[in-house]
Amino acid sequence: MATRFLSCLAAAVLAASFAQGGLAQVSLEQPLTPEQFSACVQGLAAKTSSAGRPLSQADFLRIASTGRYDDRVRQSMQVAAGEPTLLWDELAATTDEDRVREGRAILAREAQTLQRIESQFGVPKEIVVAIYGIETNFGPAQGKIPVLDAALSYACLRPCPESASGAGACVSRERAYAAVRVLRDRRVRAENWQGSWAAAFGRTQFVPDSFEQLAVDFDGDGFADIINSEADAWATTANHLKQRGGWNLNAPVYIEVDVPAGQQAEFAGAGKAIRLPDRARPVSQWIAQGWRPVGAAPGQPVVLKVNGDPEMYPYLPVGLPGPAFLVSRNFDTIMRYNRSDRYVMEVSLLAHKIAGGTDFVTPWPTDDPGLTRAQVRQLQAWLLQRGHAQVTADGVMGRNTRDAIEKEFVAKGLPPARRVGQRTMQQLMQQ
Ligand SMILES: [Ca+2]
Repeated sequence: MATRFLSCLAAAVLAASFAQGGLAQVSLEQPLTPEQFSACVQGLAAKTSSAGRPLSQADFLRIASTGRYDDRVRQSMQVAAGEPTLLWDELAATTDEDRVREGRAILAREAQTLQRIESQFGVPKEIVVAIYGIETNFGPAQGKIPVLDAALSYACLRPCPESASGAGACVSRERAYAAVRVLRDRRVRAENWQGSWAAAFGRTQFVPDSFEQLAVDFDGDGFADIINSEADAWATTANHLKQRGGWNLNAPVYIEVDVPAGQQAEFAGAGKAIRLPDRARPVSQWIAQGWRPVGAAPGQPVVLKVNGDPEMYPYLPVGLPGPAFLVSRNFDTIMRYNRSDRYVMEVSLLAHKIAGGTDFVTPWPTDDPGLTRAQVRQLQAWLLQRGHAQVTADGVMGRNTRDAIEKEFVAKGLPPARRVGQRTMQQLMQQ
């Protein structure tokens, strides 16, 4: 449910016919005017009969009238559609040592609860904890935008075409309706209901429509509270993975492999992901075709610690050269949580490391690997010292940090890069 990778937001200008209030089109370049927002809310009210779950026009208007337009939604949509990032940079930050350590501490502290969730839902506790870590940094980063405001603003900035007229067919509209229903049904405390710009909220970031369908009260106080209760949030996440995709406890999410020399040409990628779910077949068949777990010596028999011979398919995040994987249907299940193959790699690598595993063996095709969050904070502190007052030392490589990096490169007479890694950070910070 994280919102950083919503690649479906890639269009910077949304020119879809405006089905929710009479606007011809919505540009992300300008904030909505109060008149536009008000017309949009009226348009949403007129279509409550198309809600995926029952919602009266009167209830919608009564509750939606307490919401307001929040321009942070539009600004975040622009950022999400904006600057491309490198997968190895994201993995270096999101699965860094600090996060692995904290994930292990939570596994130890809440061993009993997490084991009960694993047993009841059939989803590994390390995956649940990894999602918790990636989504909200284990709790604190739940977002600060009122969820109703975010859902209404998003629906108005991302209107659905007239063709999306079936019950619940329009995702952005349904999210607004669900936010209203959650308040109508008093399923959250209205006064402090905050989340991300995309209206995802709680410790594991659920959008209101998924929350309505999947929320679990696991600590038994009679209230499914994914904001305050870790047990409820974890069980709700496990429930999502179980209900929306199913989990095969016998199958790893991925096995890192060496692609046989004779088959490598097909997987040469110009930095683009290659994901071939149509090629799924039992892992034993891949082995028979010469695919081997990374590091296994050619000519030696392959012993795989995989029960039940699950079906797997090739996934190469950047093509060859670069790490190559066979992935199971569990990969697809995580993708239903957040429609991004990068997100799946972050969650599954973090889970693997929390469980005591190591980083990928095959290097990424770069001589300048990505930074940990601690290193990003160090870089940001340096940028602040250099007078870039707009930078925040939060360990997140955002637009302000990139702007400052670019200025520093230019000041040194170097090419104006907006990204640094292990090597270029040293180069940049040398006096
Ligand atoms: Ca509860």
